[in-house]
Amino acid sequence: MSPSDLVLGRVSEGVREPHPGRTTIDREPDYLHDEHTLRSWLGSTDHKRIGILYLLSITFFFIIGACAAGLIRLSLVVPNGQIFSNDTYNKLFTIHGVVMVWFFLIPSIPATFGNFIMPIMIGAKDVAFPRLNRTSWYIFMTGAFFTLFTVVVGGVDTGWTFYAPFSTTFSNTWVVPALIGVIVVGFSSILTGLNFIVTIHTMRAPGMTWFRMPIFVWTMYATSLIFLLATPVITIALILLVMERAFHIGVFDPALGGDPVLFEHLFWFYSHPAVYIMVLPGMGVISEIVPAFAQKKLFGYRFVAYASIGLASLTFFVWGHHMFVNGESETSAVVFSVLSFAVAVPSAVKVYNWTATIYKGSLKLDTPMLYAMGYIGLFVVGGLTGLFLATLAVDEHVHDTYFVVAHFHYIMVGGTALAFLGGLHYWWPKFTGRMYPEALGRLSAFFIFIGFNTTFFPQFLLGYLGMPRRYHNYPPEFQLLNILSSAGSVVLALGYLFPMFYLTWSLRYGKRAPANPWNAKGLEWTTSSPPPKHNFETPPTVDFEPYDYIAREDRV
Ligand code: HEM
Ligand SMILES: [Cu+2]
Repeated sequence: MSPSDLVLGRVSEGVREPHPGRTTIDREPDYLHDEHTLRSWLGSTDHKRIGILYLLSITFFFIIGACAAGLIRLSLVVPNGQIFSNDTYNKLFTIHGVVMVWFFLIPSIPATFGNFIMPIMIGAKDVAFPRLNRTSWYIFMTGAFFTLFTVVVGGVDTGWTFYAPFSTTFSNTWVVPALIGVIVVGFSSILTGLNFIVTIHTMRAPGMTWFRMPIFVWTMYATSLIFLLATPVITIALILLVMERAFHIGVFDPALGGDPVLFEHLFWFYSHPAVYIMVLPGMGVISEIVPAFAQKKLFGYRFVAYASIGLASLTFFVWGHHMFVNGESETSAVVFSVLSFAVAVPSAVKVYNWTATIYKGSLKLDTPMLYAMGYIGLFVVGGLTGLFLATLAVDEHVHDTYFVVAHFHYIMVGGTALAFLGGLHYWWPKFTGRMYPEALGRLSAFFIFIGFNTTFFPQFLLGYLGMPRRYHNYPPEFQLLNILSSAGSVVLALGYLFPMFYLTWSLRYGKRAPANPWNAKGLEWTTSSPPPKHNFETPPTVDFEPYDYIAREDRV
């Protein structure tokens, strides 16, 4: 058998042998070993290399954001706010939010796995516009470093939401340069979304019909629609904010005829959909991992695909739930409340279908699957507490308290970050050609789950009891729960640190990865690990259904 037979391994023919390694000489070099210079990386238009560049960048931003989080939790160990001044505390939570949301969570899965895996999943040799893809990374880095510089060196105290009128009139910090960086980063999102949409429309391999696309590709498509349709709104809102602050044009300042609530409308018209930029890709990752580790077809494939598009559409109609208590009519509050409840339907469709896929599957509880199961649990808590908040009377009580903080961390950390780590372990062999150490993987998944819940569950209680967010002075009776939360964050931090070390270690010492270590389905597992420069030795054709694991319908 020639190496290319092994590499090609058409799924339909059931060829599952691992690739024998990188010793054969008659193969194209893989994307990692093609050229080694820094220039060859920074000038590369290969979607895989660009995915890796994003992976390194967002890891860097994550570390900065996590350090700020650690300092926030340190400050909250004592009730009297003695560890940092008010000013420093405000700047710390701004660094944390700005960096985590804009430079980690939003680009995380789409820019890394979306770039690396999506084209391979549809059998393409690259994205539709490879040079534009490289440009997107440069735009991202330029804007992100600009803002990072201003928030770390200069300091900004507005929080990640930059609410007017504080950001326009009252703050004495580096608001304008911070905003400029965020505006620049938005263009990177728009271009990535455009690139992905065109790629999915035009670059699919022969036979890869829409309903043969893996769910991850569907979620990349839905996410790209949000990137394209929602990002321009935040761009304009932030430009107006800059103009208001610099030139007092009177869009948001009532004294000049403006309206500060207008900013909240514009902000959330983007930022609520943006939370689905964070959550949909995570759902995509989970929809790949669960069938692979249950060795079972994804239950209700079409429903899960439609639910992705459904979520991406509905998410544009619920932004008003962020303004229940500050400046909207009762009628619109009721309408936004009802619409927010509707979001639960497609979300539940996904959860039920993952559960049904797991049910009676032959489960393998490897690291990616542990993350996936953790994800499902945390996402359910996050989603259900979203329904609490969408209930007008409850939100009246817990708005701007730690309950909200707990809610969005369950969704965004529990959802996005766990899916990200699950996906990172799942595709690590494909990215690098090396296996990670399984025992350490499981251990860190365990640390993260325990650490996460210890950190954030007490915050639901704190919020319910009335502790407001964004303050670091609090009544002493809240101290115990705060100490618990801070202690949890130490465990959580350890859980994040382990993978940084053992994954780096595995680059050199990890076992060599076969083409398909998980016995998983999908085109990405039919090419060698790491993939050759143009993804496949011979362009694939698709004559199989998605997730064609051995039929177990009889068992469901
Ligand atoms: C699925 C992904 C979700 C994500 C990523 C997410 C994220 C967030 C974030 C970041 C905030 C706080 C924003 C801030 O003030 O800084 C928030 C607040 C809120 N979320 Fe969610 N959420 C999700 C799901 C839901 C769902 C399903 C609902 C309702 C059905 C919901 C309802 C709310 C409400 C009402 C608030 C505002 C609470 C308040 O400030 O009083 N969320 N969410
Ligand atoms: Cu929202």
